[in-house]
Amino acid sequence: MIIKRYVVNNMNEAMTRIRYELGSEAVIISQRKIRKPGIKGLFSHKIIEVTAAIENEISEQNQDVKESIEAIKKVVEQQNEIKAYPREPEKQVSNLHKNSEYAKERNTVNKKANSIDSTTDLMSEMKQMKTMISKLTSDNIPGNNNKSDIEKMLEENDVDSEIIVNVMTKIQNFKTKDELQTSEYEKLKLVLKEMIHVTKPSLQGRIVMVGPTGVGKTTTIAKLAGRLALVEKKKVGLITVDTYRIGAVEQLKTYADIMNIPFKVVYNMKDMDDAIESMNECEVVLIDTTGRSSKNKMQISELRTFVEKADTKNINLVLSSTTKNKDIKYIIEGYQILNYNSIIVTKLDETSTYGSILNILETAKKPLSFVTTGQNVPDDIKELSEDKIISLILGEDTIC
Ligand SMILES: Nc1nc2c(ncn2[C@@H]2O[C@H](COP(=O)(O)OP(=O)(O)O)[C@@H](O)[C@H]2O)c(=O)[nH]1
Ligand SMILES: [Mg+2]
Repeated sequence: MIIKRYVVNNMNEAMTRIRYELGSEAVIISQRKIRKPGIKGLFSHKIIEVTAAIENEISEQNQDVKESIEAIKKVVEQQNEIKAYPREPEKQVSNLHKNSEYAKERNTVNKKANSIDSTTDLMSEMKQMKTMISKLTSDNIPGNNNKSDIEKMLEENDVDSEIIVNVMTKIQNFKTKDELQTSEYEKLKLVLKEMIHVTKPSLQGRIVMVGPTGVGKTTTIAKLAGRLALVEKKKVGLITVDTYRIGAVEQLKTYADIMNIPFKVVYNMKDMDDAIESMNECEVVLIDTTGRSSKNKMQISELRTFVEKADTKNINLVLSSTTKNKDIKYIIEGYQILNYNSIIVTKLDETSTYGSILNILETAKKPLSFVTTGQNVPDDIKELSEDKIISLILGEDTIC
């Protein structure tokens, strides 16, 4: 690891020097206001001391980001071709998706897309193996034979044990004559329907993303920006309060440059006011934030002041479907003070069971706005119906 100290007049200067000298993967580890040394310092303006560090190797994430950027470049090129040789207007958008040349190109650009078939096969094989193993082992656990098929099925789909107890109690509470005639499986579906809610996301005004590092906040913002700016032709602006990882700022800036939309980096409250003011003309302003540890209350409350400045009811907590059940509880609890209104569940392509969607929604008690299903910008983002989510959780359906 290389660590360097910078004494600068403002954060902009620090960011520029760090980016130039250490590159975009550098991380800011501390920043503090100091006075110039000596007697003169007493009468001068405060300056800032910033310490930054960089790991020596290039991260895999960086490679993924590069691939996503390549993919979106292709979309923009495709759009430019359409502009240069316009076809009938109503066909333009669908051509963007249907054009098989474009699809072919996209597949070569994104190496990951090439392996989707084999990944899907592997996933379904793994799922079968998992079901077999869990059946073999659960038969040997004392007392486990008393579990109903429904309990076992929910367990196999990774629904949290406390939520299973809750679901089973609700099923047993169906008491009316009609209800008693309903099958257990139908009752289960009714219970899940009560627990799972989706919200039609409003893609207007300011939209904030919060959540732990690495869950896909920035990628999700790039996907939405791509969809809104390139497909729906809306006026979109991007703001990031992602001031700790230089790479994260670069990542969003690159997307903004390619899409030719305004982009502002926010380092303090004043910057936040200015950035919001400067995007008054935009129909949609997407606001990215740094992933903070939910265990660190200080970091979360610092983030809260930024989020409150955005003055919006459209705050999304972004969580990955691959998060462990225990962590889901901690994260949701830690982020509660940010008053998020809806949930985005990411990386559904990386799991073969979907119990985590129920675990997340039931713990947060908030509706789902989007799910994401891969690294392709802007395509891999979806809205799901409540019925679709239920079939995913029950293992009746897959996302692909
Ligand atoms: N498989 C998969 N990877 C994703 C998805 N969304 C984001 N990623 C990847 O997850 C990594 C972290 O994403 P990033 O947007 O930087 O996360 P952030 O720290 O929350 O902003 C990157 O490698 C992304 O390409 C998704 O839906 N599926
Ligand atoms: Mg990010």
